[in-house]
Amino acid sequence: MTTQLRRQERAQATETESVAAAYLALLADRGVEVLFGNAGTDFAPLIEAYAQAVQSGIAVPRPILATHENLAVAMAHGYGMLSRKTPAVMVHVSVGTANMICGAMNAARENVAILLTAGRSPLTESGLPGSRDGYIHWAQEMYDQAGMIREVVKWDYELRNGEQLATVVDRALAIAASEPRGPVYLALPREVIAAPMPEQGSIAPVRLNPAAPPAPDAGTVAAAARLLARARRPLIVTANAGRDAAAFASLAAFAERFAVPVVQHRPRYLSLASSHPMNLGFDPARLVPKADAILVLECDVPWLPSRVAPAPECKVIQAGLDPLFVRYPIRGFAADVTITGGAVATLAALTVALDQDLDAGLVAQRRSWIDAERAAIAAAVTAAREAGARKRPLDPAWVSHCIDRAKPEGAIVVNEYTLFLEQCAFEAPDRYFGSSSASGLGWGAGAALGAKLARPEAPVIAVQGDGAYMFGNPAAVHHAAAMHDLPVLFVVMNNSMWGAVQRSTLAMYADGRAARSNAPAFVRLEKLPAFEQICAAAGGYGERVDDPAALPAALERALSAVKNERRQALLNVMCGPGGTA
Ligand SMILES: Cc1ncc(C[n+]2csc(CCOP(=O)(O)OP(=O)(O)O)c2C)c(N)n1
Ligand SMILES: [Mg+2]
Repeated sequence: MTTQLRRQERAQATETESVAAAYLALLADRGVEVLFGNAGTDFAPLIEAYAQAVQSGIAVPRPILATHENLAVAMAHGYGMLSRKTPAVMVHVSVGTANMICGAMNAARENVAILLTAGRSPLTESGLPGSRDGYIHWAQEMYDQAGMIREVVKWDYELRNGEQLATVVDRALAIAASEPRGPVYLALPREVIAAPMPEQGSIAPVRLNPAAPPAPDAGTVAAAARLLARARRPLIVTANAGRDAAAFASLAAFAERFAVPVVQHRPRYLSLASSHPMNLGFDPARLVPKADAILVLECDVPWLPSRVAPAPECKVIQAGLDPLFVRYPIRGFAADVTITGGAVATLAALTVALDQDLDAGLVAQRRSWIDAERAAIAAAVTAAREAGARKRPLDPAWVSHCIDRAKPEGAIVVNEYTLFLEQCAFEAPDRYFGSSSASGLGWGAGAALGAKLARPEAPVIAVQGDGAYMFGNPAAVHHAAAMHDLPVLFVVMNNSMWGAVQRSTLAMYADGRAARSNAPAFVRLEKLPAFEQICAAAGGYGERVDDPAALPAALERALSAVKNERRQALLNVMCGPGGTA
């Protein structure tokens, strides 16, 4: 084929609507508002389609560039967890997919719906618009590109032609958004998206919608209600009931009405207000052994069996959209009664059942027990804060308290180590988010940027350990914050180590040699850069804090830079040990 002919072909491919252009228009039509991207040679048809859309005024998802795939997925995660909409991410072929997987694992375990996509190396070596024209196109090709991410996502596919575009995209979005939600993966080969769209014209309305979640089974609910009705020491352990923000009010009403205390174990979403009289904090270990009936509500790990166990006569009810966590290879928590259903529907059904069988005397007794537990927890929290208030390096309990006091009205706090939740007051849903149970570090900063994108009016604070901050590709994070005008406050609790690694070594080898060593391997992070300067280098406000008494004023200055100057800010807070990981 002559060069002239090829040029003609290319010109034709851009004049008519390409599959890439139809794809972007379809995404927008289906409610995908944002496309987070980390580009490569596979993006050429999309970039061309975006340029066309600017000229023609066709609605397309907002393109948000991220200079690392981990950041792109973390931003999509943060955006999705706030908006409950499905964003899209596009990365570069096999190598981009490889970088995306850690973030995808975080989103999958937290049931955040994301349309993950990647280009695929051009299939043909010449002859078609989009055929191979770079030497990488041979080596980047894989036998099964989706194979590396298949275990993580709910569904994967490769777009093979334009005729199937709407079916493929609608199926991807419907599966991602059906409970339990999660990421899906679609490969988009370059020739396929460069080809002209077979049927040009208007977009057909969607006919392939997400499936509604199952309703809790009446008989199973009745069995659970019988166990809870006669319990003297019932307990709810949850991590994620608040993933449905409406469950926040449902749980508050249920817990109060029947005097059932709630422990939030490693919450990723907020399920109960801090001030709620049934809120018994975040540590199941003190309460699980005392309970005689436990409702495990949207919680993968309700306690650590190597540390505590419920009494033998204690009955356990598991409830959730996927109460057995079928994608976890092993999970052996008792499930005497297992309810499949959303938290709101389950609590509503349990309320009806329990109302029929209520022992007012028993409920009153429960209340006095709970009041006593709550007072004991509050005293311990106050003592920890007071003991830490003057410590140098700073105590994470004190830092947590100061962040809590400083956080503006309506603030959203994203925590990837080491905010102590018990030192904070969160009174409404979606005000706090914790890192995924998959714990792929490098999530918090990007998630905070995504949260800010979803809620531009809300002040957003990301709290991270020094390790978590470094995992998050700081240069990429601060660049994205500046480029996309997402002013967020980053507070780094910097203990110059991977404290979690040290704690786990000490837990396993309390009297071991590493415990006595001044320099155990793979723990200390010496010669860390001045994080505040990294933020400043991207145009942000940065400050290092060494003095506990200076922290409140530093937080005020940083928050003022965020609010009044619309600049991102970072406080590098020199901390001592702490943490519970
Ligand atoms: C991608 C990834 N790599 C490694 C780990 C293992 N890991 C868990 S916690 C942790 C250290 C976190 O350090 P930091 O954020 O400073 O918090 P600290 O433990 O010091 O409180 C590491 C390395 C992980 N969870 N994810
Ligand atoms: Mg650390």
